[in-house]
Amino acid sequence: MALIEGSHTAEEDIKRSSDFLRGDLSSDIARSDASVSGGSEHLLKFHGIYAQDNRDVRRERSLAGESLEYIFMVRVAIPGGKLSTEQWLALDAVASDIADGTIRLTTRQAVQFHGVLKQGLRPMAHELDARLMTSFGACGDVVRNTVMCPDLLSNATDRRLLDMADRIAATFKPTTNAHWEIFVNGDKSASREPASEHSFYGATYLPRKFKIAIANPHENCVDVLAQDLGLIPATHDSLGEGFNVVVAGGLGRSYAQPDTFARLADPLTFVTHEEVNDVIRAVLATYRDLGDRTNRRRARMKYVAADLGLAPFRAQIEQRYGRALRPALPLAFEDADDHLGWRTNADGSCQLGVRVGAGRVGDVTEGHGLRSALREIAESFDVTFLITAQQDIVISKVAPSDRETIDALLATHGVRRADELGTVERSALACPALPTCGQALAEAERKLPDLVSLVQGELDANGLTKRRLQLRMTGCPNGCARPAVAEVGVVGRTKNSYDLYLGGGPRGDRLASLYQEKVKLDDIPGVLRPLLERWKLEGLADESFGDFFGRVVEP
Ligand code: SRM
Ligand code: SF4
Repeated sequence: MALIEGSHTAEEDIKRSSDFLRGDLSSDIARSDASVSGGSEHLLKFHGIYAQDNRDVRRERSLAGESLEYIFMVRVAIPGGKLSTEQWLALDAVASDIADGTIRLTTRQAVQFHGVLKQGLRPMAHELDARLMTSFGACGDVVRNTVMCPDLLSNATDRRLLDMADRIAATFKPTTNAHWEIFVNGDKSASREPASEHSFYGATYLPRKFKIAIANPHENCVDVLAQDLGLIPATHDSLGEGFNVVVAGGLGRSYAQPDTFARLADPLTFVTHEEVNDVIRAVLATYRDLGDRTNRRRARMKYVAADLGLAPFRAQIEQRYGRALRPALPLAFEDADDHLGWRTNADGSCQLGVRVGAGRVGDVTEGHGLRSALREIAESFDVTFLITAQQDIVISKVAPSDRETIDALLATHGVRRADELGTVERSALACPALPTCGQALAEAERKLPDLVSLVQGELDANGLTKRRLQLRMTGCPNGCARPAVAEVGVVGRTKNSYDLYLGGGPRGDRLASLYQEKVKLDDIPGVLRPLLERWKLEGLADESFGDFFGRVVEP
C-alpha cells in the first residue's frame, strides 16, 4: 500500500534501474576525468561517497571559465564508534595517503575523509576492507551508522548490549555485492551471482535515510529522540531485560519547504532482546511502503508518523509485525554526559575522553598535534578508541598504570585536558559546512572557535563562567550538528547571518524554538546578553539555560 500517490522522484528511477546499486559506477569511476555523471552521484551515496567541489575556489574558477575542483567525501560507518588501534592506524594512513590529512569524527560516531580524488576511491575501499571497515551503507537510502552511548560499550553488564550496534549494522546492511565488485575486487559484473536484496529494502531501498541509536538509560549523549528509531535499555517486570523503542524523530528542515520540521521521537513499545530485530524490520517495512517517494524533502519517516497520526502509524507497524505491540515503559533522562576526562570502568580499566573540536582530528604542525598524539597512542598501547556522538574520542580499556604516560604524551602534543576547557567549548558542536558541503549556506566548523569565544566571553562577563551552555552550529537547517535540540542552536541562513534557536533541553528531550532570525555572528552575544542576565537572576539553583528558557522565557 502506498500512502503517497504521484510521480516518483528521479532518484527512485535511478535506484530501480541500478541493478542493486551498480548503475554506471564501474565505468564512471574508471574514467580519467575528475567527476562522475549525475546518476552515479546519487548511487555513490549508498557506497558512502559524496561528490563535492571545493567551494572556496568555485567562484574564481567559474569566472575564469575553468572546471570546478572536484573532490569526494568518503564516510566510513563505524557501528557504535568503536575502533581497534589497528583500524585507527589504517584510518590515519588513509588520511595522509588518500585524503586531506585529517580524520573527521561525525555526530553519528562515524569517520569522514575530505578532499579525496576519484582515483583514490578504489584504493581507499581496499584499505578499509583489509581492516574490516567499509564506507558502504554509511550514506544513501538505507539504515545509517548505528550510534551507541560509549558508556554502554565500556560498562554494560548485559553482554548482549556490547555488540548490539555491530549486530544491527550486520542485520540491516544491504546484501547486494555491488560495493565489493566495483570498489574492492575490481569489476566482476560479468561473472557475478544474480542480484538480490533484503525484502525490507527491495529494489528501490528506503525513501530516504533511516537512523538508529542505542541510548544509555541514564543519560542521552546520542540524542535518541532525534532518531528514526531509538532503543533505550530497560527492564520489564515480567519480561526482563529489553528496550524501550522510540520512533519517528528527525531534525532536518528546509527554508524552501515550510511543511518540513524537526520532530522528537515518540515512545512505541517495550521489546525483549529476542523481539527487537523483528520490530525494527516491521518499522522499516512500514517506512519503505508509506514514505513519500515523490518529494525527497518530505521523505523521512517522521512525516509518515506526523501525517498519519501516531495511532494509525502504530497500527501500520503492528500489521507488518504480525501482532499487537505492548506499551513502552516510562522514559526519563538525566543531562547528557560528555564522556570527557578520566573515568574508571567496572572492569578496573580506565578511559580518557579527549575533546576533538568539531570532530576534526588533525595536526597543528607536521608531527605535532592531536592526530600525531592519537597515532602514537594507537602504536604504543593496547587500547580501544570510541568515537562519541559529540564528535570527541574516548581512549578506552587503558591499563591504570598507563594513565600518566598517556597524559604526558597528550600534553607534549599540546592536547588540552578536559578541565582546561571552557564550559562552552567543552560541549560545542559544528558541522563541516564550507568549503566541502554542497548544501552549506554559511560557515560552521571554521567559525566555531570564534563563536565559542564570543559566547564564553558573554558568560564570563555575567559571572557565569562555570555554567554549562550547550552550543551547536550548522551551515544550514539540515541540522547535522543537531542544533534543533540544543540550548543554543546557531543555524546558517545566508552567507553572513544565522537563525538563533534557543531552549532545547540538555537531556535532548525538548526542541529549541526560533528566537531571532538573520543574526550576524558578532551580534549573537548581544542577543544572548539579556537572557543570560535573567538566567543568572531568575534561574533556579542549578537550572540549565535550556530549562530556564523553556520555563520562563518561552514556556
Ligand atoms: Fe548530515 C546531509 C554531514 C549528521 C541531517 N550531512 C549531509 C551532507 C552529506 C551534505 C549533502 O547532502 O550534500 C553533509 C556532508 C558535508 C561534508 O562536507 O562533510 C552532512 N551529517 C553530516 C555530519 C558529518 C555532520 C558532523 O558534523 O558530524 C554527520 C554525519 C553523520 C554520520 O556519520 O552518518 C551528519 N545529518 C546529521 C544529523 C545528526 C544525526 O544524525 O544525529 C542530522 C539531523 C538528524 C536527521 O537526520 O534528521 C543530519 N544531513 C542531514 C540532512 C537533512 C535530512 C532531512 O531530513 O531532510 C541532510 C540533507 C540531505 O540528506 O539531503 C544532510
Ligand atoms: Fe552541510 Fe547543512 Fe549538514 Fe552543515 S547542516 S553539513 S551545511 S547539510
